[in-house]
Amino acid sequence: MRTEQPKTIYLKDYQAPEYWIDETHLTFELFEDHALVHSRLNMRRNEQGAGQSLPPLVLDGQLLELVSVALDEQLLQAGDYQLDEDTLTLQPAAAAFVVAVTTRIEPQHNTALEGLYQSGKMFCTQCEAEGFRKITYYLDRPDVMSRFTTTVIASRDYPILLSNGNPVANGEEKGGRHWVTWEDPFPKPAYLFALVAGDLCLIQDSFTTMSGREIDLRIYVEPENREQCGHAMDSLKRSMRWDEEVYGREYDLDIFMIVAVNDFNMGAMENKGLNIFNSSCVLAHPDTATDLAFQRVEAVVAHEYFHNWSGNRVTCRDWFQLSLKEGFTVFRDSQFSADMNSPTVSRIEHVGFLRANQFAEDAGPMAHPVRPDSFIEISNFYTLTVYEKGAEVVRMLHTLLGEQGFRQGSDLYFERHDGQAVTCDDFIKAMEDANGADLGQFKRWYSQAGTPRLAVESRYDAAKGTFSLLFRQSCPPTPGQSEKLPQVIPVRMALLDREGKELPLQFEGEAAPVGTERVLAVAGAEQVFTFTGLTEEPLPSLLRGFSAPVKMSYPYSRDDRVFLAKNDPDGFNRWEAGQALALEMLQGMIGIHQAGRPLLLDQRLRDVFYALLTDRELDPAMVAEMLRLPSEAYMVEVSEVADVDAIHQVREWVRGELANTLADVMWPLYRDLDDGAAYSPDAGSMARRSLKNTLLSYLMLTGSQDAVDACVRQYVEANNMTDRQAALVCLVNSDFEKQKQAALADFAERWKDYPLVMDQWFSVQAACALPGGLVRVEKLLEHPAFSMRNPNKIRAVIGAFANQNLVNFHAADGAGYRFLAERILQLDPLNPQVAARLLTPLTRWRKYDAARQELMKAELARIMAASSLSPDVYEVVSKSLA
Ligand code: 0A1
Ligand code: ZN
Repeated sequence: MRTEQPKTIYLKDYQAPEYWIDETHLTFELFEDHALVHSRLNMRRNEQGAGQSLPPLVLDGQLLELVSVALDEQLLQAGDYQLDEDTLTLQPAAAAFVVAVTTRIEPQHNTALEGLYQSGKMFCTQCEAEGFRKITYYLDRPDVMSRFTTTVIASRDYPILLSNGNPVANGEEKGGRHWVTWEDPFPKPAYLFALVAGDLCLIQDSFTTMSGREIDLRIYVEPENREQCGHAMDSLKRSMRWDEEVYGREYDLDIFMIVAVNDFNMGAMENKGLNIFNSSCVLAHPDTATDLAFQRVEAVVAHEYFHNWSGNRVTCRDWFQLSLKEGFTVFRDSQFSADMNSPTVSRIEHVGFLRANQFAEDAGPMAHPVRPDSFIEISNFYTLTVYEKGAEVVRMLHTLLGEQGFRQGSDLYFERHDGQAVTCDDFIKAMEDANGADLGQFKRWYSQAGTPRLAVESRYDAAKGTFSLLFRQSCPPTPGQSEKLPQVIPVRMALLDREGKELPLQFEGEAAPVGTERVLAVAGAEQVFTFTGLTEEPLPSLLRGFSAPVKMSYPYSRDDRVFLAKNDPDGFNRWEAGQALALEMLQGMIGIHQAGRPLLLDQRLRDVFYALLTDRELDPAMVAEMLRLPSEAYMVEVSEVADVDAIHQVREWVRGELANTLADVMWPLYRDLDDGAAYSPDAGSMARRSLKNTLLSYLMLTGSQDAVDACVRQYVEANNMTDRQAALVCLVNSDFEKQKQAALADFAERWKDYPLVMDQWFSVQAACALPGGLVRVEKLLEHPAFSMRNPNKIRAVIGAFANQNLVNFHAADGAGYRFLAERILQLDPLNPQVAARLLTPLTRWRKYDAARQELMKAELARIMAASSLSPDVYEVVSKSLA
């Protein structure tokens, strides 16, 4: 916390470090009220670009009590070094030297959960991005890579003492204390350092790598969670095999550990050999976790494991390159999830999330390129743009270069840069060199912010049998970038005949057709592609699989969309057509609703739904996706001025109409799917649960006694959390007060000792759109299971309210805004990272009507006026008001 204005850091100012740290030797003495950290750093001057005299050594350090500092074994006195809030400066006398520092810290009082902190009774660390400097003085930057040896000394109350690498020695000390020494043979930046001490139980397994090495796999959790680790372990083994098969990447240490902690700012962290996880991303048991949670555990375990190559073996030169590891790793984990589950459904879920959330970020005041040019606080740049859009950029490379070309590129990248800290340009260069490709223009995806628009038109010339597609691209201005240049946009496409069959594709000038699906690389501001040999006018199926993160428009008629929703051979585009049809209708109806006229549902949407509900050949997971209307968040994103009340009311009215008119076909399908079968975690069973629960939520909208009876029965009889939680959501959002209260009370009583399940109980209520949301949420904050110290609880209550409960959060009197601002001000001194993230909904003020804009800005201004804001919150608020 500081009073002067935080500084902006620019990519253009990057300079290589003056010194390297070849070896880092750490000893931690953990006590009940503090910890002592002794470090010995073997340092050496960076000869590159070095002048005559030795520059001062400036070590990063924050919130540290300096106990002692020595240079080449000489203890320094106060005048021999300079100390300020962020640095310790020494003057070395030789090009190679040893610095020894002892610091005293208080993990017990570390509520920011950055550096070394206590979660419950255990000690753990979070060092990315700049947490290591809260442990000891260091060159805390990712291009300084060092070999670490770590000794942890603690009382026997902490039987498990862990750090990166392999355990090499251990012993006893007087007074019931013991120690373990760990050695990590791979040089790494400080952000990958980790330490854990606690009374944990171990779940163990093993994995044999492709070269026949046996890896010891360990998951450490608090004893009561022992039964909830099987899925994470299976996911880990699948990830290890997959990375060998798909990327040729083998694990490198003899031991791989995962530790679950309850208090964690993010999802998980890829520390070398010792991944630390938010317990919500490890623990999963059918009784306590939904199918969605199972999938999240699988994806996060894979993501962190994949970082071992894309992040750890090859790391980032500086934090502006964050997407080098994050975009690539998210792409890798999404490929993995697609391979483990239904690829189409998995892509639909990903795209839905991207469009509702990343597009909004790209259109707001915090918009930034995938590789940002500047930041105040790097923690604020672990964003959807860096992660999700970054992954889309890598996906486009994959699409343009093809599976094999992409693999050649990634092989070259890993081989060329193993053990190095590199840039996004290095990644692109490896892709270019391996493929003889020129990706010069493609690189604009890294430097230009904003979501490109792609307007497409077509022309059919019956006489010549040609069909032309005309593409026009543009990109709206974003903060600091008023003009944009064209970017390469890969458009995967096909042309369909009247039966929906794909036609052979032949470009003008080609001797014969080549295939029925192609990728058009749209590179210019305007570009035309002409196909020949077409005896009838085709219907184009464009941007299949969402082959580029753009907003595409094509003048489809409603009938075209109905046709595509029923007939496009590409599953993703079938879904897309259904969504576009629903969106167009909903938008039209919002206008009618605002004009106070009665609503009428276009029967064509009902027809598409009817076809989906009566075709038993279709994949139930796919049907469930197609029956879901575009989310309220996405409808806000595509609105000029979002009227949240109208969006909610019209969307619910349409859902109700669909339910009332299709209940006769929904019931038999629901009953079929609700077959009382024993629980199974396989993809087919998950798909059936997904469809069943989607149907239940529609049927509940009919308000019939049959529906509420079925819902209560499902709640009571469910043999898994997916079904039970889905029934609870339906009851909580219904007017059946008695049943709702009974289910909520039962749920709380049953799961009071399971914090992650109580998070669900909190968020189901916090997200409930019925009137009176704020009062309910304020009551939840009083519940004994709620805590402002636990990020998961904050997300479950305050986050769910502000992000998912749009009607209540945006109440016209501004009470929702005020509530959020107050919570942020309360949280900022405790945990600035989480406080800054909570701000997101307020940053979107430009989307709303004038009155709401004023109310939202007033709350931002109130936060801005508070004294001692963290740099985290300061950056988001000041940019939002700029
Ligand atoms: N690198 C981790 C996520 C992570 C990022 C920042 C953190 O603290 C500021 C913590 C974790 C990942 O991508 O999984
Ligand atoms: Zn990551």
